[in-house]
Amino acid sequence: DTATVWTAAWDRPAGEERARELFDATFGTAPDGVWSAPGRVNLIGEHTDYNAGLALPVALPHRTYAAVARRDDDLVRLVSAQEPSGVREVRLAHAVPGAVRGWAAYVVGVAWALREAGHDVGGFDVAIDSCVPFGAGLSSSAALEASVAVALDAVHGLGLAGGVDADGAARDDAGRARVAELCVRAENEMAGAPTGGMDQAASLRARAGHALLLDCRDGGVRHVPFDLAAHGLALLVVDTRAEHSHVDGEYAQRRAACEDAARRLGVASLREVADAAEGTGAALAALATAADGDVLVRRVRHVTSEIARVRAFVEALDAGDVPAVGPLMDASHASLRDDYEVSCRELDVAVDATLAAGALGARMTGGGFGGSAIALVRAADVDAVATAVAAAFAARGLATPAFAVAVAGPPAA
Ligand code: GAF
Repeated sequence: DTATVWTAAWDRPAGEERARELFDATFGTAPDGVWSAPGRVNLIGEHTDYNAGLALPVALPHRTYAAVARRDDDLVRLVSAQEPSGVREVRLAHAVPGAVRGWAAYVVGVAWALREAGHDVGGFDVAIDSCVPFGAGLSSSAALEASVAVALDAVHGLGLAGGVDADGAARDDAGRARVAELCVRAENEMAGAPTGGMDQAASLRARAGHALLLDCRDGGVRHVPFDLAAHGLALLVVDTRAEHSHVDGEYAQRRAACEDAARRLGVASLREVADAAEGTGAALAALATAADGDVLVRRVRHVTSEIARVRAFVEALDAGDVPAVGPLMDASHASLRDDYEVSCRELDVAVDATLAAGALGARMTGGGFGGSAIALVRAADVDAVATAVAAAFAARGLATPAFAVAVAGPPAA
C-alpha cells in the first residue's frame, strides 16, 4: 500500500494564533489584529480570465494569515513563517515597480497599489503564516495579497472591503471588487506576473458553500450553490508538487497569443468570438490561413470552448445534476493539454489515475505547467482514489503528491 500525504487546512483560531505568535516573537509587541484570505481551486474556466471570459473558482478552507500593526512612519517590516530569510524592511517611498524582490513584492505591492489609488496607507509591521501550499497552483500569491489588503483596509480605516457574515457572505461585493483590482495591480506591476484577475476575485469575493461564477468582461459575479457532500460527492485536490511559476514566459506567451488572435480577428477580446451568434467556425477558419495559424486556432479553440463549458457546468449545477459536470471537466483537461498546451506529465498522470480509480471527472486547475489537479469523486472513494494516484506517481518515479479535499470556504476577512 502507498501512504498518502494530506495538506490539512488549519482551523481559523489556530491559524490566527500562529500569525499572532510569529508577530509577537518577531516584533516584541501584539499586532492590531489578524486577517486571513483563502487560496482557491478553479472548477472550470481556465485561461479565460484575461480573455474577458467566464471562470468558476471556489475558495479553499486553506488560508494565509496576516498579523498586522500599523506604524506612524512609512516603513514596512515583514516576516513569514514560510520564508527563512528573516525580517525584511522596505520604505514605502522606495517601493516602486521593480524595486522589491521575492515574496515581499506581493505584500508591499498591495500597499503601493492602495497608495496609487489615492488611499492614505502608511507603514506597518506584518507577520505571515499560511497553510496554502506555495507554488501548488492554489493561489498562494492571491491569498497573500488579499490577506494584506483586508488587513491594511482595517488598520488604516479605509472602509473598502466590508465584513463577512456568519454564513460566509461578503457584505460589500462592490468594494471587494475594487480591492481585488488593486491586488491584481500589485501582482502585475510590483511582482511582475502578468496574471488575470480570477484568483484575487476568488479570494475576496467567494462565498462559503458556493462557487463563484465570475464574468471577467464586466467583473460581475453570481454565487452558485456548491455542496458536493449533499450529493455524496467530494472534490479531491492533487498537488503534484511539480513547481510552477507565472513569472516565467509560458503564461505570458499564451496571453500574448490570445491578444494577437483577437487583434487579427478585429475583436476587443476572445469573449466576443465565444459569444458570436454564428459560432466560432468563421473565426477559426480566418486564423487558419495565417503563417502560424495552426497554433492560434488551437489557442482560440481552447478559450472559446472553455467559456462554453463554464456555461454548461453552471447549468448542470443549477439543475442539481452534479455528475453531469464530470465529462465537462474531462473535456476541459483535454483542451488545456492538447489545444492550449499548458499541462505537464504530472498533471496528466494525476488526471488519468483519478479517472482510472473511478473519478467522475478530473482536470488540471490554475495556470498549469505543474501545480494541482482536481477530481470529482464519490465521497466514499476519496481515500482509495488518493491511494491510487500516489501509487501511480510512485510507479513512475515522480515526487510524492499531496492531497486535500476542497470544501467551498468563506472569503478574505
Ligand atoms: C493563474 C492566473 F493567476 C489566473 O489569472 C488565471 O489566468 C489562471 O492562471 C488560469 O485560468 O492562476
